[in-house]
Amino acid sequence: TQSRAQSVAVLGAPFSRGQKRGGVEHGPKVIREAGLIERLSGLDYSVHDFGDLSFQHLEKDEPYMDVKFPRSVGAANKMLSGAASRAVGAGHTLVMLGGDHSLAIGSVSGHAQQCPDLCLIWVDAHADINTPMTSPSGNLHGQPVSFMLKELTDKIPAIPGFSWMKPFLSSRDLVYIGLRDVDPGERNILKDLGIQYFTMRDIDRMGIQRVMEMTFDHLMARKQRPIHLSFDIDAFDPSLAPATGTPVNGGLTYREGMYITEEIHNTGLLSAMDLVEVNPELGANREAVEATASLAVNVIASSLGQTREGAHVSIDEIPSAK
Ligand code: B3U
Ligand code: MN
Ligand code: MN
Repeated sequence: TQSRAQSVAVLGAPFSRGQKRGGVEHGPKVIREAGLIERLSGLDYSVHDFGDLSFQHLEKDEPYMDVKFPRSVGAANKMLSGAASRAVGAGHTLVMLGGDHSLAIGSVSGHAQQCPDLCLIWVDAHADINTPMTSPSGNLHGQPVSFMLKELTDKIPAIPGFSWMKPFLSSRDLVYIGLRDVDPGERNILKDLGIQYFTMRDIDRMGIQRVMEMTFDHLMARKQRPIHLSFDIDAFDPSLAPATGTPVNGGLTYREGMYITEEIHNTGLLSAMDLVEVNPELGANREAVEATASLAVNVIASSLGQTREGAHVSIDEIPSAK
C-alpha cells in the first residue's frame, strides 16, 4: 500500500513578526515566482494552491516581558493552525511557505490536530527552542519548539495571543538536523530533555547517510508515523542561501540538503512541511535572491519525490534505434 497522498496543498503565510527584519513576509511570493507550482505539477501531483493567508495587522502589540509581538504571532498562528488542519484533514500533503519560523507553531499544531502521532524533523542552523525566559532576543522565531513540547509546559508563561494552543509534542518525537548556532539555555533544554539532535559537526563526523538512518531509527523505532518536516532555509550554507535573516557559516551543502529530503520522501510518510525564512530583501542582489528561492523550490520538490535518479515514468522499453 502506498501512503503517499496524491495531492499537495500549497499555503503561503506572509508573516514576519516573529523576528525584527522586514522582508521575510515576501517569502511565499518569491518561492512561487521561482516556479514551485509548475515543479510540483510536473511531479504528477494535483496541486491545490490555497494562496496566501491574510493576517490582520495589529497596530498595538506591546512586548510581554521580553517577547516581541506576542499577539500578532499568536493570532497569525491560530489562523494558520486552522488552515493547516483543514488542508491535512482534506487529504492533502501540506506545503507551508513562510514567513519566519514562528509560523511552525501554527502549521505543526494544525497538522497534529489531524495526526496526533506525528513526528517532527527540524532542519535548521538554530534550535528555535528558547523559552520566553531563556530567549536572548525576545524574537518568537527563536522559540516555536518550546511552545510545542509537553515537557516544557510549566516553563512557558501565559503569553497574550497564545491561549488557543497547548503543548502537543513529546521531546522524543523530535529530531534536529544541521544545528550550529545554539544558545546556552537551548543547549540545556536539549540535554535536559534528551532530544535527539545532529549538529553540523555530527554530519562532518558520521556523514549525512548515517545521520538520516539514526533519525529514522529514533523516530520510527516503535511504529511508523506521519512526518512533519520544518525546513529553515538557513540550514544551508550562506553561500547557497544568502537571502535569509540569520545566516550562519558552515551549513549544509546542496547535496546534503537533497539527501535529507530524498530520504524523507523515501519513507512515504511525509504529511506536511514548512519552508521558512527566505527573505528577498536581504539578498545582496537579484541573483542572490533567485538562488535562495530556487533552492527552496528544490528542497520542496525533493521532499515530494523529485529524485536525482530521474523519475520512473512507465515506459515499456527503451526506445530502439528505428
Ligand atoms: N537563537 C537566537 C537566534 C536565532 C534563532 N533563530 C534564528 N535566529 N533564526 C534567538 O534569537 O533565539
Ligand atoms: Mn528556524
Ligand atoms: Mn534558523
